[in-house]
Amino acid sequence: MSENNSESYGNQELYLKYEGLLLPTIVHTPETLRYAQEFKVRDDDIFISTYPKSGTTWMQEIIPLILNEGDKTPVLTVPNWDRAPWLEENRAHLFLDERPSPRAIVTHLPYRLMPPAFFKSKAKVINVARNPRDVIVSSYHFHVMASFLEDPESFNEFFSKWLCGEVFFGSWFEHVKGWLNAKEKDRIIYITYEEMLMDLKGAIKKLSNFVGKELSEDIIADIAEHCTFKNMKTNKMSNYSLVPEDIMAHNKSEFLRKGVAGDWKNYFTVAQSEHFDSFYQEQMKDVMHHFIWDHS
Ligand code: PPS
Repeated sequence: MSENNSESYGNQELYLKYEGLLLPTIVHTPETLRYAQEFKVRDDDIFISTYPKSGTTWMQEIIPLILNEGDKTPVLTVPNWDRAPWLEENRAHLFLDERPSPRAIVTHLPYRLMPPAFFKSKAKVINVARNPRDVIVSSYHFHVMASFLEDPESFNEFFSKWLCGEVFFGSWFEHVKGWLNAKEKDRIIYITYEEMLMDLKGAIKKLSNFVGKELSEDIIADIAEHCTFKNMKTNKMSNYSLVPEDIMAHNKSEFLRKGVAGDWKNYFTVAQSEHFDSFYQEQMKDVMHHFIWDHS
């Protein structure tokens, strides 16, 4: 942990360390992590598994719409953290315990830290990954606006820390490889942020088949239209504008910031780009999975 992690939020330390991961204390405590570990997984639960800044909020919009067969009431009236709650967050029990099935549940946990009950269940997982270069840029801006995360100082400093996994939820490489190596392949769908950008209707169709919902072409098109970046940005139940400014300073950077692929090209220097490529190749050398960004 760097010395800066001793910065505080109010009277609290910014991060706690849990099984090698840095987690922001504003939403995680030993009790909430115990809750996640002891979570009673149901066979019809649907986990949305992401490394931060990879498409979590997007899925919190898409999956409830699919489960509600295109009815927009939940996404227009219920904040995203309530409609697809975050398992390891401190309010999870309030939103999850009494919820009727099927529950859509977000988690940033690496595969190795999933609740033991998950491995014995038939629960499904939607695993979303994003070009890690764009994850770095998105995460950098999130650290600028979120008072509960370490101030990134400079992009270069943040870039180095991110590569070493000295950021919240640890290493992207550990997260992505862990989930790719999961044994439960028959109940996991792997999808990327970039695939959703390229063909949102196609992605929604795939996801609805995966969760067992037969939807008409019209409903799929309507969900896709609602879930464009432009439309989600104006949905106050999804754009985090309900969070007070002292926690998320939207004037420094918006939560729904750009919503594009390839923004990293506006931030990485040539040296950072070369360094990233060799680091990525080394870390991912045993991974057979082809990601869309491998050749972009
Ligand atoms: S978090 O904090 O982990 O929940 O963040 P997460 O939601 O995973 O990622 C935030 C980034 O996703 C972008 N986003 C979208 N992009 C395209 N279309 C839609 N509909 C959409 N919704 C969210 C959001 O803008 C963040 O990316 P950046 O690159 O910062 O814009």
